[in-house]
Parts: sequence; structure tokens; C-alpha cells
Amino acid sequence: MSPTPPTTPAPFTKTPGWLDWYANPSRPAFTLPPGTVDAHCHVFGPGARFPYAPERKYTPCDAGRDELFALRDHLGVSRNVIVQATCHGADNSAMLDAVAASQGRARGVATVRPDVTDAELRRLDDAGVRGIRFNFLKRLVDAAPKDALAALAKRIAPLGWHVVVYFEAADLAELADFFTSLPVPPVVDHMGRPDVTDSPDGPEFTRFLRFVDRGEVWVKVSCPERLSVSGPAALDGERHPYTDVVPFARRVVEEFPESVLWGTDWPHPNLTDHMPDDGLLVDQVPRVAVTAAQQHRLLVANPMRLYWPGEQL
Ligand code: 0GY
Repeated sequence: MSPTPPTTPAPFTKTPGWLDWYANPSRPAFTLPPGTVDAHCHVFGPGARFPYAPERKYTPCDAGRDELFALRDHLGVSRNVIVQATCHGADNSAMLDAVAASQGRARGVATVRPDVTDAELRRLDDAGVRGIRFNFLKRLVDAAPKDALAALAKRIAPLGWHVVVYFEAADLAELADFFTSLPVPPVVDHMGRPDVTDSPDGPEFTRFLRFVDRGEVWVKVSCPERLSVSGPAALDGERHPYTDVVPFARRVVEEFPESVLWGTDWPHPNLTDHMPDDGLLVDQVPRVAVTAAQQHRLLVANPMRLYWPGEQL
């Protein structure tokens, strides 16, 4: 069943120009392998039950757990990693509610404040959280001092968690040493947001690849719709948009097959020109992970190792 848009009016007014998620995604032509994990997605509200944070930089459409699970089933995904969205600040309730309702088929990545208690971290761990998110995009959050982030990383290390890091490509030079100084692995959102008008062999992406090469760095091969400049209209075959992102994603999968993750980024916050058909995002997978072995690592083995270690595949 395709997810259907919410019918009850939200108590919040969406940011002007906000695009709702794609209401009737196509059925993918590519069959995802059994056990596939969507390792980057979000829930928004619904705002009537889980109010958006006062400090948020945008107000989204509601996009709750039921719609996420409907999309999961429609695409043939088995599990989700639900990453706390900035519109909920450090109130993880909507994400935790979704993880609880998934009956073991979702894990969470939380946002916590520096003064979070150890008891709260243990509660989050019991609830299925396996990491925290450090966001360096000024349009999404106000910057937190690095020493506070480093202190948090030290406190989550005994739980076996990681940090999900989101930054602009131009900021990596300044952040790389900080990331590798942390006692937990960084998991990089959206391939570090490369400029895809550049070459995958150019200096900026080469710097990113060499950073990943330091070891214990995971990369989400995600968000072609956000990174693409050629966009949804320039097709390479009927179901293949975002072609300019493919060489970057393929390069990461080929160089670091054991460290890559894939995700939809549903419900696609802050896209301003179009909303992707999630079925087409699935169909991009075999373009970036071309062998069955690469696909199994990207979609199943790697995310299972990070989020459900020790579970049988
Ligand atoms: C993403 C990207 C974005 C937003 C968020 O939590 C968020 O608000 O993650 C973005 O605007 O680039 O990962 O969904």
C-alpha cells in the first residue's frame, strides 16, 4: 500500500513553499534483497501529538510513523533507521514512538543536549537508539561547541553507539580531525554533500575519500535528489534520474564496500524544487552498487552490523 497523505489538519503552519512527500511512489523495478535497511529516514510529528520544537528552523508537513511504515512495505524495505529531524530539536518522542511501534524493525539516532543524564542515555539505548546526531548545517541548527560534542561522544562510547555527522563538503577540512579524534565512529550523511558539478576525481571529493580512508568512517550513499544538479528530468533510461550523482556514489561503494549504507531520506525535508518518487530512488541502487555482493553489503550486511549487531541475517 502506498502512503496516503494525512487528512487531519496540523496545528502548525508549514514553512511557505514546503513540499509534501510524494504521495503515490511507483513500485521499484529493482527488487531490494530481503533484509534491506533504509538507514536514513525521519518522522515529522504528527504535530498534534508530537509538537515541533520552538527552536526549529522550519515547520514541515506531518509525516508520521504509519506513513513511514507504509512506504517501507511498499518499497520492499525490511527495517528503518529513524534519524531525529532537526524540527523536533532534542525532543526525541516522535522518533522513539516510531521505533517502539516498529516491533524491532527500526532503530533510532537521537539528538541530545550536553546536559543529558546517563539515565536518559540508558533509557534511549533500551528504546533502540544506537547513535546521536551532530549537525553542522547552519541553516538547520545553531552550532554547538566542539568540546561539548566531544564530551557527549565520550559518554556514548560505552554504549557502543556512533555519531551521525551532517556537514557541507567545504567544512570537512576543518572538521576531519575533530571527527577522527572522537572515541566513536562517524557515520557521514549524504556522502558529505559533494558538489556533483565537480569531478569525482577532483580535489574536494578526493579529500572526502581520503578522510573515509582513515578507517572506521561510515558513509551514507543517500540523497541523490538533494545533491543532483541535473535533477529529476534528465533521465538515463525511463526510471533513472539524478545521473550526475551516480559516479560519486559508485566510487564510494567501490572503494569502501564494507562501510557504506543506503537510505531514502523520506520525507525529504527542505527540498524546494521537486519531491522525489521514492520508487525511483530504489531503482538507483543497482547503478551505484552494481554487483549482488555490493548490494547485499550496502543494503543488508553493513547496516545490520552497525544497528543490529549479532542478529542473524
Ligand atoms: C536530511 C537533510 C536535511 C534536513 C534534516 O533533520 C533535518 O532537518 O536532516 C536537509 O535539510 O538537508 O538528512 O534529511
